[in-house]
Amino acid sequence: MCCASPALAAQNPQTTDASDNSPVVTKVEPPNWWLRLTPELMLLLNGRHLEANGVSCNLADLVVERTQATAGGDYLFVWLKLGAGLKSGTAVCRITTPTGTVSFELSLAPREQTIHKFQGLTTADSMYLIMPDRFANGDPANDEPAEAPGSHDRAKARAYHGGDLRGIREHLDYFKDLGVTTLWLTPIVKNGATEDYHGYGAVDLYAVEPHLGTLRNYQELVAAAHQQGMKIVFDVVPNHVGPRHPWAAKPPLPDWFHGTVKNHLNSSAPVNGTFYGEPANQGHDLFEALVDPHAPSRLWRNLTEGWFVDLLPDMNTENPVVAQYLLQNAIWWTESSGLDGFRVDTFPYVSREFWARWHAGLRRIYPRLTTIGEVFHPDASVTSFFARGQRQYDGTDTGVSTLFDYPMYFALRDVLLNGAPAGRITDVLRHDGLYPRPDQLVIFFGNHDVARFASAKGSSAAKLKMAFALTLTLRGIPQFYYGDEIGMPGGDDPDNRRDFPGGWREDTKNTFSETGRTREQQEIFLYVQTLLHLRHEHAALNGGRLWHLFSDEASYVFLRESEEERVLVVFHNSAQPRELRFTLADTPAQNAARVSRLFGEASAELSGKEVHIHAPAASFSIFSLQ
Ligand SMILES: [Ca+2]
Ligand SMILES: [Ca+2]
Repeated sequence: MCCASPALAAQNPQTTDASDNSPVVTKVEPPNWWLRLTPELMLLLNGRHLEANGVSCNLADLVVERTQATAGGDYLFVWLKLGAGLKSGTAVCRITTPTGTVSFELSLAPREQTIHKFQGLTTADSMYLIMPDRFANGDPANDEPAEAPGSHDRAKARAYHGGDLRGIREHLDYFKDLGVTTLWLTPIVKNGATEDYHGYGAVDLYAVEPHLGTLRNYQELVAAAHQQGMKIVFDVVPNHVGPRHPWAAKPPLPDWFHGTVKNHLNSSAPVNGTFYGEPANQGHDLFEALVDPHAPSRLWRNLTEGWFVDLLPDMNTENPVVAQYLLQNAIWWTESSGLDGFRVDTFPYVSREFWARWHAGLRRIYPRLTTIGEVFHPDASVTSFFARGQRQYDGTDTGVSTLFDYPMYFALRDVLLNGAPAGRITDVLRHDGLYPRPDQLVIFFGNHDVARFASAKGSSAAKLKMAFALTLTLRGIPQFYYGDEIGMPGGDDPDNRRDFPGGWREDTKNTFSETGRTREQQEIFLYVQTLLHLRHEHAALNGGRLWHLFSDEASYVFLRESEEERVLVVFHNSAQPRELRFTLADTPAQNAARVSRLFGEASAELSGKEVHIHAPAASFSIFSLQ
């Protein structure tokens, strides 16, 4: 990005009338834009006495189409038309009000080179989730920004710990060494409150949280990742902002939010209950009501219009002005940084019509960009309702590229930690017909919202390895949570967000390097690294069709099939070894003549179309069939 800072212009408005009623501009959103990106641009100005009679800009073919002053002149919307003859430069726009004039600047730059940007994900990718405050401290100077005194304390679980964007960039070699291709960072927008280290309490959607660094730091991270052949996913939250966002006290429009601080619905009431026959008796599951074509909207309105945890101001995404603000914001982050995809928070909490328009607007510019929706629900009939490529009973296709596979998350934990049958996994996969592209679902066994796998009841290093193995070989794009690859412990939020050992100069242990890991940590790391490498090498594992071969209480055996090869995966989850016999008949491997082991300790023999496997106790093995 180039050019003069509009923020500076906003701080030094050229006022020609010195009276107390003179107009003042304190903020311009977006702060800059690009040529030949969108035909129009809506600016939201913040300030005082902005009841404009007229606004005009000094660049040829930059036309002010209309304006709207709101909230007693504290905000001014300006709709601009960016004509074909517009040249790059800094527009100086003059606002005339009954009490004076004020000007603001808007930098309009040519788009930079777009090659190796906005790449999107494929099934060959693997994603590593990082909470930037908790990963690595690359710049101790930003640990406690002047505007946030008392916010930094590594001894407090809910304070800022000092991790930042530079710290992530300095460890790109670590991710390359491990073998993941994509980093998903929890939100990096400005939050500011002393306990908002997690990023989900935005106070400014056009600024990087100062604890994490600067916009320049983010641009450097994306560029450095792209240089290494890696991708970056941005965590975006169109559903809500933080309770301390200035809009909460003074919304730009009366219907900017669903409701007000004093009077709003609660998104989490009621949940779970007997409506659909569940055993609890507290109401009903709003997600289930939303996908139910027979449910009147009163049964699910709390979900889409309620304030998350009764606290976070819920954007009125049905308002076209709000929708345009949010779309432009997503475009701004994409164009500013070159990011490759969005993880989309609280996906069902936003109206589906909004998602359809938001995705259409993004894809007009960035056709390959991947969006991944969070639908935190164990039932595939609920999660698949939001998938791209199908109009539902409401006539809407959300357009989202793919979704997190929460049903598989619940199944993996049930099987590995709670002793559920291995067939629970097969049962989740049997629903894949509900999704237009099940091969692109993002499969995972842990993230920042749930207790660490390693600390869950019933866990062990062996179980953790099994969770990695299944995530890396079942269909879908695998996603891991930082530190799981070294068995990091942690209970519920915020204990599941501990600092990565070695990310801070004062740390006594450095698990970024082999010498700093315990034997168990190194074993897990090597296991994950080996499987990531294997997945990368075998097209069948990173994109092949999946066929069930055998499934019961203790074992699940499946085939992954690509054009070049067939790979057999044997998951055996019992304390006893086992002899398994099953047929390859009616599968693409039925004419296989040889079987050879790629990974694990099981042995296999072929006899005609029959496979005979000796699976050691609690084992995971991979074979090639030729
Ligand atoms: Ca820092
Ligand atoms: Ca909402």
